[in-house]
Formats: sequence, structure tokens, C-alpha cells
Amino acid sequence: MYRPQRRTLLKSATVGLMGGLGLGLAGSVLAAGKIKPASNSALIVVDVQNCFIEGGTLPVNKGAEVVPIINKLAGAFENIVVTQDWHTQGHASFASSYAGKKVFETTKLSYGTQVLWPDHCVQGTDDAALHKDLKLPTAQIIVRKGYHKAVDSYSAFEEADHKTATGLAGYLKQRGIKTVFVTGLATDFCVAWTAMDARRLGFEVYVIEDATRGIDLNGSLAAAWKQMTAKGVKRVQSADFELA
Ligand code: VGL
Ligand code: ZN
Repeated sequence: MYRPQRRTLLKSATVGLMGGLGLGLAGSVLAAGKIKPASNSALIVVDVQNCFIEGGTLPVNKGAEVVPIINKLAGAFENIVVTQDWHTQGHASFASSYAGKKVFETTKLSYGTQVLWPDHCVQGTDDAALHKDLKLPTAQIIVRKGYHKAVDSYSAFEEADHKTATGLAGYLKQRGIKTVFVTGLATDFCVAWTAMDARRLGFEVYVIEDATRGIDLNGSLAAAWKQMTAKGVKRVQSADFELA
């Protein structure tokens, strides 16, 4: 019987003898000191959709650059989760839904302050489709979020009302996943909220920084890293991984 836990310990011990590199990092490290995700790890690919890339409705600066990096990382993971921002028309997060409101202003909704965005990622449109160059043939589940008209959902785990679950935590837990590596768009919104919720829900969490790009609205990117770090989210780079 294959026992990943035991193999991991042996590998890490070897690494320890060879120079004390990265013991315990992601539960599995090769001799070179690189991260090799174990069978109980998952890659989460957040919102790599046309809407968030140049030519889309809410483009993230240099968003397309994450695509080849994520495609390459995917080969190192046995488990891959993909998310899609998936709004109704006239969604509560759209500035166009309010008379006299402009894009990037905020409003108060029942669950708190909501940033108002351009209309984006409307269900079933090309804008909401995954980017055509994203190649994740082994991905196991696509989680859509933000489909309740009155509630936004940056996080892949829980809607912005802080009550409604998407079901992703249950899915991951039932599959025995303990560690998640978060990538995608945008670093300071959906990636950060997903990573912080994952911590709160008991997962070990890494954000692979160069596999993300931020919107950076009024300093939101630096603020997001500060909050993520405070919550125990670890920051790594794609070069830290053992890739084919
Ligand atoms: C996102 C703003 C609005 C994201 C989604 O994917 O980060 N940002 N909707
Ligand atoms: Zn959205």
C-alpha cells in the first residue's frame, strides 16, 4: 500500500541530513530543497477568466502572465480546483446596478461595505469563460461563485454575507486535502479572501505569488499581503517547486 505520509518523512529526514533545508515545508520536500506537493495537497486556480485579463471587463494588470506559470505548476499536483466568478446580470457588486454610483466607489450592503465593479463575469458569457490558454486537463472540480444576485463572493469558500458556504471546504475535507496552494486573479481580492478563509477553515495555506496578479485599488495589494501573513498564509514562488 502506498503511504505518502511515511515517504514524506523519509524524504524530509534525508533533506535534513543534507543541509537542513525546508524540513516540513508543504509536508514534502525533495533533495534539492524544492516543494513537491503531496497527495493531500491541492492547487486552487482562482478566476483565470477572460473578464480579469486584458480585453476583458475588469482586466487585472498583466493578468495573462499567470497562465503559463499555472499551466506549469499544474503538473506537480494530483489535485486541482478551478474557480469562476459567475455573476447574474444586474449583480449587487456592479456599479451599474445603482443610480449615481461610479465604478470603484463603494456602497453599504446588508453584509458590509461593497466595492462597486464594472459589469463582469456574467454567467454564460465569453467574458466569464476560463482563459483559452489555461490548460488544466487534470482539474477535478470547477467551483462557481457570486451567483446570488444580492451577495458578492470573493472567496471560493464563503460568500460575502459570511454565512453562505460554497461547499468547497466540505469537498476538500471529504477528499482528505490538508494543504492548499492558491494561485490566480486577483491577488488582493479573490485570491486573498480564498487563502484567508482556507486558513480559518483549518487548511495549511500557501499563495504562489508569481502565479497571481493584483488589482491594487488604493493600496489593497500591500494590505492583502499584510492580512494574509498575519493569518498564517505562507508566500512562495513558482521557482520554489520541483517542476518537470
Ligand atoms: C474579483 C473583483 C470582483 C476577483 C472578482 O476575482 O478577484 N475581483 N470580482
Ligand atoms: Zn466579481
